[in-house]
Amino acid sequence: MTVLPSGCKLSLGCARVQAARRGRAGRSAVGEMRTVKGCCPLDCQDTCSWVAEVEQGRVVAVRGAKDHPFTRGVLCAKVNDYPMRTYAPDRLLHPLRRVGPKGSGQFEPISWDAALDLIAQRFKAIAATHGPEALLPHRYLGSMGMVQCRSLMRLFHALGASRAGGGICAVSFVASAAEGLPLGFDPEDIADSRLILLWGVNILTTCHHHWHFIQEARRRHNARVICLDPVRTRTARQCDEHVALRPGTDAVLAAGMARVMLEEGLADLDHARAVCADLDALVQEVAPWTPARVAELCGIAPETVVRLAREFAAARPAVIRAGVGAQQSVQGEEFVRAVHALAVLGGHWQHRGGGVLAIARPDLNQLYPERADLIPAGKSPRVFDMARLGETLTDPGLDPPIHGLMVWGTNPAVVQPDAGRVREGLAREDLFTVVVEHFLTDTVRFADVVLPSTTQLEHFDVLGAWGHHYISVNLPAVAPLGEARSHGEIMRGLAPRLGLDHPAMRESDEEIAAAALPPGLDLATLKQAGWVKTTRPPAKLVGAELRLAPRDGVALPPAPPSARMLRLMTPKAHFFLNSSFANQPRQRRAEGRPTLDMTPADAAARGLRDSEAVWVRNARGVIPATLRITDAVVAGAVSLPGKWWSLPEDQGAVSNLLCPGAWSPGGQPAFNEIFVEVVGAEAGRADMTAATAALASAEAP
Ligand SMILES: Nc1nc2c(c(=O)[nH]1)N[C@H]1C(S)=C(S)[C@@H](COP(=O)(O)OP(=O)(O)OC[C@H]3O[C@@H](n4cnc5c(=O)[nH]c(N)nc54)[C@H](O)[C@@H]3O)O[C@H]1N2
Ligand SMILES: Nc1nc2c(c(=O)[nH]1)N[C@H]1C(S)=C(S)[C@@H](COP(=O)(O)OP(=O)(O)OC[C@H]3O[C@@H](n4cnc5c(=O)[nH]c(N)nc54)[C@H](O)[C@@H]3O)O[C@H]1N2
Ligand code: SF4
Ligand SMILES: [Mo]
Repeated sequence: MTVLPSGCKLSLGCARVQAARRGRAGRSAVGEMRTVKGCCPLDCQDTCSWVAEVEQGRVVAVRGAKDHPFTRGVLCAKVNDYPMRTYAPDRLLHPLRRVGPKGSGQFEPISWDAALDLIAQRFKAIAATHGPEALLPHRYLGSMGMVQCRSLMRLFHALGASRAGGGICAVSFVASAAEGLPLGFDPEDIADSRLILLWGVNILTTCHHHWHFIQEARRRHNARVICLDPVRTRTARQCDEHVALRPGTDAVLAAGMARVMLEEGLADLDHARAVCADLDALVQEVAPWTPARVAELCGIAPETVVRLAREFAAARPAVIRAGVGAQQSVQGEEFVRAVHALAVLGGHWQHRGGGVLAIARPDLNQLYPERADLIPAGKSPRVFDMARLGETLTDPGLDPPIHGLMVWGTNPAVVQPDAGRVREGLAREDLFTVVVEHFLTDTVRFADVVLPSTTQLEHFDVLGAWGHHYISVNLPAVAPLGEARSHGEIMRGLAPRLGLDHPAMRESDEEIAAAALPPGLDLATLKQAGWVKTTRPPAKLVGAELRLAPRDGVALPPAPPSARMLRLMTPKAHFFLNSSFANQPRQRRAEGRPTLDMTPADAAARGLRDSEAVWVRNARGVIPATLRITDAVVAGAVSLPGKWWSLPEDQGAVSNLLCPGAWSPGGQPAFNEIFVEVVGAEAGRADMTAATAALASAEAP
């Protein structure tokens, strides 16, 4: 295996690199294969390390690193053919300037110099006229790399631009962590669990490498694995038991289990009292939740509630592996608190492999590369919740309004709640929008200037993780295609044009990433090793500090606005990574058409047939789908996996066009708490749009 020598400029034409490669690999003949260490950039809990195989200057394959304890030689159904993404015929490889109306996707190529000059000129003019807070960076986790995700922030901080906080992923987890809830431990320790509750997480689709450790627990300890999910997922099918509870009833089930544990003397009260500040309130809140009452709300048998509680209390230890999907509702934090309360009552945190596991991170200073210290002295620019982009871009009362927007690593026209309002904002003629991308996404269609970004095979980067404790390096396997540039290079190109001359603006991509490493780990070591595990001490619950009682009584699922409406869940697709890959032919073929799962009874009540084309609609919008009648989803709920692009129109199932602008108190968008009607497709789209408008006016105050 070959690695780049440290300190070498990252152009693969570099003679030193090639000499080093020939030297170390002992091969030089044209046509031979060389290998380059890298890692998957995507927003997935596994952060796999890979080996890129390069032949004649072209990456021919990526393979999971065999000796990585998580990756174990396997990538996933999304990423196995990652080179197809890099070499995709529809890849953006040149800067573009808009020539048609916003949203039309009509562009013409321009040079990098012209593009950077135009951006700098517009941003400077906006800052001079309206103040720098009229500029807004908007980024998410298309790449989780220190360079690709973080470096461009330096420009905005140094300008004193508005800031974007919050998130659209695991916000309730993060909000709960801020209140002291521990959220996780080393996931490899799951191998020591005796009972594993997979609570609203679809591991075999969303982070399948975590399954290794579950299987290990089964082998070592005969551990039982129970899935709690309204959908019989790929994961549920591989568990010992599937508890198909109604969506939004998790806190109710947790309360019922807690009540049984308390009533039967199974709770570890000494431990609970030692770590919990409001145990008495918790005991009081769960007291009314008899198994019968819980069972009725959750749609499961009362005996199941009792048995789950007994099994959970008896296991030494048990773990609740909590998913992001289960907290994507207005009651997200209540869910997180409820499962933590259970784990504390069970005493599980005291044992290796016990407690709650939602997030695990290596010791990497992920925010440092953004250099918030560059914000001009004495200034504290306003912070917008990035999950409210639609509001931010359309709020008439903002002073100043946002006039300059730069988007990278995210596709807000698809992934944001209330995506219709986001599109309305992006369509504003008085908004100058720059989007840095790989493909012409729904968001790119609204851009004034489009900048082509390198993919993971073409740039250097360092990644942390949110599902394990490894820091990973990504070495460039080939030179950038076309005119694509890394975000570090874009930063270095824009900075002088914007009049920014801080030394941080001249740092190389390696320097940007290296600054995030923890003390004791240098880049040369990481590059040599490929990945490094940074051990973190397990969460020690000390002092009676946790507040675990429900805030306003046990959270109940909201009732649908009308009897005809069903609760729509929008879980992750197996072959897409959020909206990434939805444009790639192999992944799209494998995923099939946008499909809405509904029970036979709910379909019969609406006169709908299997495989029929349907409209899914509410007051916000209408989208097409193909109906699948199945008992794999619970009654009263429907599920539409995947984040699809608007085109082709007959498959433009952008579910967030139906997602209300509704957030938990901590800011979690309610992606799994959308209420919809489903009707047959005999009504044309025009009729549906009119019906939707009528729904909206009926709902208006
Ligand atoms: N293949 C694939 N992998 C991915 C992604 C992807 O898009 N595709 N995305 C990545 C990202 S960004 C993330 S955050 C993770 C997310 O990983 P997960 O949390 O595993 O993914 P989700 O599918 O969002 O949600 C998990 C499950 O929650 C269930 N659910 C919905 N509502 C409720 C509820 O009220 N209660 C309970 N108990 N369950 C509920 C859904 O049916 C779903 O099966 O996956 C990552 N990995
Ligand atoms: N209805 C509904 N909405 C959801 C969710 C849901 O389950 N249901 N899930 C939510 C969750 S958990 C998340 S994390 C978010 C995810 O939302 P996003 O972070 O927006 O994820 P993607 O849709 O994958 O879009 C990432 C974009 O970044 C681009 N990209 C990748 N790498 C790079 C790079 O190196 N440079 C640049 N410039 N661009 C790059 C990709 O091409 C892609 O278009 O969506 C949220 N929205
Ligand atoms: S998406 Fe996740 S499972 Fe797939 S290669 Fe990337 S990190 Fe691994
Ligand atoms: Mo996410």
